[in-house]
Amino acid sequence: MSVDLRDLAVDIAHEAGELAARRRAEGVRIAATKSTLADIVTEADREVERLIRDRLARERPADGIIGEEYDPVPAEGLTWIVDPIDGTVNYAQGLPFWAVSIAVVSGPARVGEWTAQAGAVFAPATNEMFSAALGAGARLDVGDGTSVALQVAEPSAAGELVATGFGYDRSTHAADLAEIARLLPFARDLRRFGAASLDLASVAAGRIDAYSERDLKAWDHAAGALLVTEAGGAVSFLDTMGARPRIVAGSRPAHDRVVAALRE
Ligand code: LIP
Repeated sequence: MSVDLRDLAVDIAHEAGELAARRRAEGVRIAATKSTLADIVTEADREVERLIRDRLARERPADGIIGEEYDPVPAEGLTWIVDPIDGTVNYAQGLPFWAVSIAVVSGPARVGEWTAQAGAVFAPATNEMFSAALGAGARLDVGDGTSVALQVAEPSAAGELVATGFGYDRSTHAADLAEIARLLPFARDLRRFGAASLDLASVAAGRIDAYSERDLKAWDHAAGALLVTEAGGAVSFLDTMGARPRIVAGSRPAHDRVVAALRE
């Protein structure tokens, strides 16, 4: 079942990504701001989420939906967790690091309580489709038809390449930086790409060793976290700052090293 769900997630993410890319080429219009002035919604975010919801309503009418831009649709069985454009600031600024992220989960639709069954993260700018199904592994399909199984990175004597992010609330940036500073003594270097789903996909692909960011929303990490675990990595949520849990994802050694440093 998970493999069929993955195939559907891949198909919808592809169609959604193509629409987002077309709109990007036509010019981005900001529709609104959310938590802060930096936290933008483009008209494309809304249109792309509507496309995803319409397809799910047609093909999986009994399932629930939690999406970034519209109200949740509750359901008893499966729930789809949707970010129509993750990395909206990159998208609006013409930077290529943005993606459509779609996961489907069973159990309670709450982080930490659900079981992710399948997920897809599609990056139109590079034509890369990352996908996973529970128990069936994670893979990367590229535009030329190449498909590779994803595997997290092996430890390197150079140290860990670690990605992070800081969200849109400036008042939290200093505390987040102080936490990330604890990784610098052993990290090879830091990266801040600007799209959590692709940070997680990059961990799954072994392009970076670990990723950690506080206060992500469910749609930012639902698909990407499954990519990491299905690629042999580990994901956990630390509650070092109470209500704003910090995700840590990485190969098992990199994950453990980051968790230990953050807990010191
Ligand atoms: C964003 C991310 C980004 C993170 C922001 C935000 P959006 O998602 O993926 O990396 O730092 O907090 O969640 O708003 O572009 O979908």
